[in-house]
Amino acid sequence: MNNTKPPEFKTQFAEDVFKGLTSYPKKISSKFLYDEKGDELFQQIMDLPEYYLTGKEYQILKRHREELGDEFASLEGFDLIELGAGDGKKTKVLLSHFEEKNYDYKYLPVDISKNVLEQLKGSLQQEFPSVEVEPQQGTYAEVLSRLADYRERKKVILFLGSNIGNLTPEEAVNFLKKISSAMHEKDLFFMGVDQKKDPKVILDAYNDGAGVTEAFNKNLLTRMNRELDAEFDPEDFMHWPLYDPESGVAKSFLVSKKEQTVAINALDIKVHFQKWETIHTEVSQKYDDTSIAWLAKEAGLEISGCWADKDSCFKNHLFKRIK
Ligand code: AVI
Repeated sequence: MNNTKPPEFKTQFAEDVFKGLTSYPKKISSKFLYDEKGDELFQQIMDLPEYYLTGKEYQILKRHREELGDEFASLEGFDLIELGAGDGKKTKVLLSHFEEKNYDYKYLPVDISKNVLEQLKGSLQQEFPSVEVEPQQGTYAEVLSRLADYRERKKVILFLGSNIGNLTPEEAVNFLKKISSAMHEKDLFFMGVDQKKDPKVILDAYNDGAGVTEAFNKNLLTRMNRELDAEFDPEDFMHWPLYDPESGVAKSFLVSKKEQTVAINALDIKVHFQKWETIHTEVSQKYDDTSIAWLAKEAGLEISGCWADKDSCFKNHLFKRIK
C-alpha cells in the first residue's frame, strides 16, 4: 500500500473495498455481488440443478398456497410488503392464488434497485392487471422505518429465498428486531430459511459444475476493475466455498493463487496478496429448528406456523410479534 491518508470515497462500494482489502483477513460484503452482471448470474444460479433452494421454496409456496392464503386473509385486508422481491417468480404463486380468491390486498415490493422494481411492476401489470402494486425503492431499513408508522391496514412482510442467511446470526437478530419493531399486533412476517442438511448437498449448491457460482463470486473482481479502475486478473484467483456442519455456516472466498500486488487506481492503493491469501466474500448461514427458535426469541417474534418440503430441506416460517 502506498497511501498516506485515506482517499475520499465516492461510493459505498469504494469505501467497503478500501476498508475490506486493507484489513486482515481481507473481506468484501456480499451485498456488492449484485451489480447488473451479478443480478443476471444470480438469476442463472436459481435455475441450476445444484441450487435447490429456489425450487424447494417454490414447491412449498405452491403446495401450501391455500393454507397460507387463509392465514393472510384472516387479517381482512392487508398490505403485502416483500423485502428483496427480485423477479417475483415465487411470490407470483401467492399472487395468483390471492387473485383467484379475490383478496383485498396491495403488493409493495421493496428493492434497492429501481430497475428491478420497474421490471417487476411491468410483468405484474401484464400477468395480474387487477393487483394494486406500489413499489418501494430503498434499503430494507429505510422502507421498514417508513412503514412502521403506517397503521391503516395490517401488514404481511415477506422475506423469502433464505436471504436472512446472508447475514451472520448476530446481524440476523438485529435485522429481525427491526422487522419486529415495524410490526403491530396481528401483523405477520413470513420468512424462507434454508436448513442444515447433508453437508455435500449444501457445498454443491455453492460449487456448481457449470461454474456459474464461481463466475458470480469472481464478478466482484471484475466489478472492482470496472468501477474502481482495479487491475485484478480473475484467473489469478479461485472460487472456494466451504460448509461447516456444526455452525451451519457456508462461506465463500476468493483465494489468490500466487503472491501478487494489485493496483486499485481509483483508491490509490496497491493491495498485496500472499500466495493462498483469501478475500471472504459471502456467508450463507443454514438454520435448524433450534436456531430458528433462538433467532425468533432474540428478535421478539413468535413462530405461529411452519411449512417445509417433504425432506425438510427448506422451511418457511410465519411469525407474529410477541406482545
Ligand atoms: C441470495 N442468497 C440467499 C444466495 C445464497 O444462497 O446465499 C446467494 C448465493 N450465493 C451463491 N449462490 C447463491
